[in-house]
Amino acid sequence: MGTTEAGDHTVIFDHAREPVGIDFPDIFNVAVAFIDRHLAEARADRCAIRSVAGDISYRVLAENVACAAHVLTARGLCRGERLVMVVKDCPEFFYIFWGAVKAGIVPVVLNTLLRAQDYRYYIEDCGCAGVVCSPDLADTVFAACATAAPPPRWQASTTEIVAAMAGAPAAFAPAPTGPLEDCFWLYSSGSTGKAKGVVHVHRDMVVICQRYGIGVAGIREDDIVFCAGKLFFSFGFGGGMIFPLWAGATTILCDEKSSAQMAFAMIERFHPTVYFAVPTLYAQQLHEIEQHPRDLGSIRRALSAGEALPAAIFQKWKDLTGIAILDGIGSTEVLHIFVSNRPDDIRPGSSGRPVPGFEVKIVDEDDRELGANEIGVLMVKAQSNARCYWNNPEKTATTMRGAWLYTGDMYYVDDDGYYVNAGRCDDMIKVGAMWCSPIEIEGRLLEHPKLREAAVVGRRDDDGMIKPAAHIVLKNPDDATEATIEELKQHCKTSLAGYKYPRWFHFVEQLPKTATGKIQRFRLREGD
Ligand code: 3UK
Repeated sequence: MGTTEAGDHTVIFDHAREPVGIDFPDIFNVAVAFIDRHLAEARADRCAIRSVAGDISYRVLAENVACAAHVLTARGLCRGERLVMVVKDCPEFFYIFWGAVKAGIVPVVLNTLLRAQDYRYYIEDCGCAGVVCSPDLADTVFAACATAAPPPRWQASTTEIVAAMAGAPAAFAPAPTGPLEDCFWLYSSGSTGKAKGVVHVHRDMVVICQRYGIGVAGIREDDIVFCAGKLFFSFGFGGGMIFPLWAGATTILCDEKSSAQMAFAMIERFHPTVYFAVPTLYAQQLHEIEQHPRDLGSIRRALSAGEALPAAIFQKWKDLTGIAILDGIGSTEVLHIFVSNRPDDIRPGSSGRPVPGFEVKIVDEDDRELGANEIGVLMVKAQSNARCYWNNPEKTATTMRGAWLYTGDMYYVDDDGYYVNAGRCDDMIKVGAMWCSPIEIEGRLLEHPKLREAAVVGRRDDDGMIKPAAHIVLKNPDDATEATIEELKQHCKTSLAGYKYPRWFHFVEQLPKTATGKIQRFRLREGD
């Protein structure tokens, strides 16, 4: 591995990563492949982005990307430096993200649903030089910038960036980056609540688009794609941005919070042919469809990931809409889906088979590969695997083992070769496909004066979807009332991201612990 130090920023070229699979030239800026290529391939007048604000053609997109690259470099950002983006789903997201990539600046895409204290951590952890956010998030994000140490050199709303773009030239020479040079980051949560920067290089988006976007999802130039997952989540980053862009298709954007109502409104208005959503949303939509049939006739393909899609939800959706949802497992580290069902090969309740071009194996604690029906941890070798976790050599070493990535997911392969999810090997919970650390929720609960101890685990709701459940020991048993439960829910909602509050509370006298006093959360889980 070679490292070039250049002033404040470090550009790392990892020559040790195997160059198997898709070949890349030595100089490769992925913005050219995703944005400029469409002009060369006669798609300039086709619609790249559609939203309530109107259509953006591939020509206008390419011009705005160039303008954004000028604005960002004029603000002093250099190749390899990080630019934090806290931007809702809108065309400006594309301009700024791709403008940065074109200039060799590394966008760090953050969840838009967080609080100031969270943003402060991210800003400090990634050591970004600049911060851009949607105008309605500016109070929260700028407050984080003001307290961060060191603070970013500048922060701006997307409105300010777009205003500055008006005077900029509509062409920009791409930075001569390499395929293994840092390109962008996403963050992934950890069980201790400390999120890890997942560093992706220029080639990774191409690999996942070819392997999954084209190879499995079958996205074509004439598709209109709608992804109900947000762009900051790598599921939405794929479905809502890079797959449609790679295919030269149209993506539909909505900056509202995703919900069943929002998804139906978008589908009925814009008639997508390809639809991405997480299982929790499919389940919520089913409740609606059961009451009032909706017109989903434009959809030719429906994709799901982020958490396991229960077979019952697959079946109900198929019965009511005629559409088979393709479930697949993906991760931020691999960038997107690497084991998946296919249009002509579906096993409901399973994650399907490995996506061609990626290798997977299931191993025991000693790293020995297991046979059919034996449960172990899923590992994946993909040309799109992240280069590292930023500034976290220990986590990088335990998760990224040579070319193989340790997912932390328990799986087995059935007799027919389908991969079946069997939970996590840590205590992490996925709620509506978003990570929740039990330790973070327990920490918040313990700040409440009535609590002595707390343990949080995942529990299935009536749709089979996992939500947090809290087991709590009170200081005074007389407080075991509905009013206390309400108080605790509010207490969590005021300082945790909205989806993290426990939906159920169980008053207990003591928690199961190991001899050394560690909570045994697995003993509190219901047999799932
Ligand atoms: C879990 C699943 C069962 C699993 C993601 C598609 O979810 C994504 O990325 P994250 O980094 O989380 C990864 C973890 O989520 N998971 C994801 N999909 C499934 N479990 N069935 C599934 N179908 O624990 C995995 O390790 O947030 C999903 C595309 C891109 C993504 N980043």
